[in-house]
Amino acid sequence: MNTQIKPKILIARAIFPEALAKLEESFEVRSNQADQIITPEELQKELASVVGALVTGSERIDASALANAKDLKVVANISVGYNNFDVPAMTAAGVMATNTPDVLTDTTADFGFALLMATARRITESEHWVRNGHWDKWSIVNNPLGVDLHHSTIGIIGMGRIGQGIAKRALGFGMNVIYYNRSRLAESDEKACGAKYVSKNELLQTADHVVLVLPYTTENHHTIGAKEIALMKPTATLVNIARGGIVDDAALAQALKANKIFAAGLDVFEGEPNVHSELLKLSNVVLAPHIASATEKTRRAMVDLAIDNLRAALAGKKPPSLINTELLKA
Ligand code: 8YV
Repeated sequence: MNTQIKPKILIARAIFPEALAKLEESFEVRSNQADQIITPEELQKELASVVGALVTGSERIDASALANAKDLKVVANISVGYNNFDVPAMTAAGVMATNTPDVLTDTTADFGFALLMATARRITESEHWVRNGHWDKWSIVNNPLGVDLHHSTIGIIGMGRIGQGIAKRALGFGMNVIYYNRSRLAESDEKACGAKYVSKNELLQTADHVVLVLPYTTENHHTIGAKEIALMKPTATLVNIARGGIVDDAALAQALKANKIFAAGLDVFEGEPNVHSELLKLSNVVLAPHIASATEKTRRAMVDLAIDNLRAALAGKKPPSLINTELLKA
């Protein structure tokens, strides 16, 4: 009989059953295959009795969550963005923080482009047209008429791995690529995606399509609000695959209602899973439920990388995508 005590871990949301079964071979697992979002109080309680946790963006890991987590060594996010982590609080508590970069870059860039195309060419609105039996109204002038992508200017705000992936896709459409980022890319990277660095205001004034791919930080809150939208062309589209809170959704809804810009495509929302009620009423917005990384292959790769991070940390090794590397120097 194997009497070895297995270390206890928490898996805060449902994961693929095969991945769960593999983890159960080495760990005592508190799983949540029912996928009920756990409250901050429950999370605090669960973290008090585990050495590691796999979480998603719906779990906030801060000082309060860590208050009783005396044995916790690692929290592995199944996500590249980690604005659900208070990293200084995790570091202070000696808890390793990890994320899932790289494995989702191309899938997310594909989706950014898909959402941009759906927005510019009014694809969801057109589908409703067909489903609602409006085809008899078809005419040269009376269709959902869109705006072009090809040979237009795309303005990308946030030029990390995913932003650069979108830029490379845009080149295939003969688009002129401009970008704004906290810091300018190396010349070789700019060349690889044919992108020109401009100021945020110039980008907003010049771009036919503005795509947001920047991480959420306090400084990036409401990067796009009424003032920024006012700078955009009335024919422009806005796509947000970054994070809720980067755009002031109330201001955007108002601008779309008044046709201040042509249309918007949104995969992320302020206060999601809630969506601003005005946005739900508008036809010139394409809405998606935070699915930019959602292909089966990529979601499996994200879970696998999160598990590699967790296993490495618990084996006393450096996790492949450790965020608070300063913990290793301590
Ligand atoms: C995740 C994401 O699906 O990786 C990210 O930053 O936004 C998505 O891929 C989501 O955050 C779930 O944790």
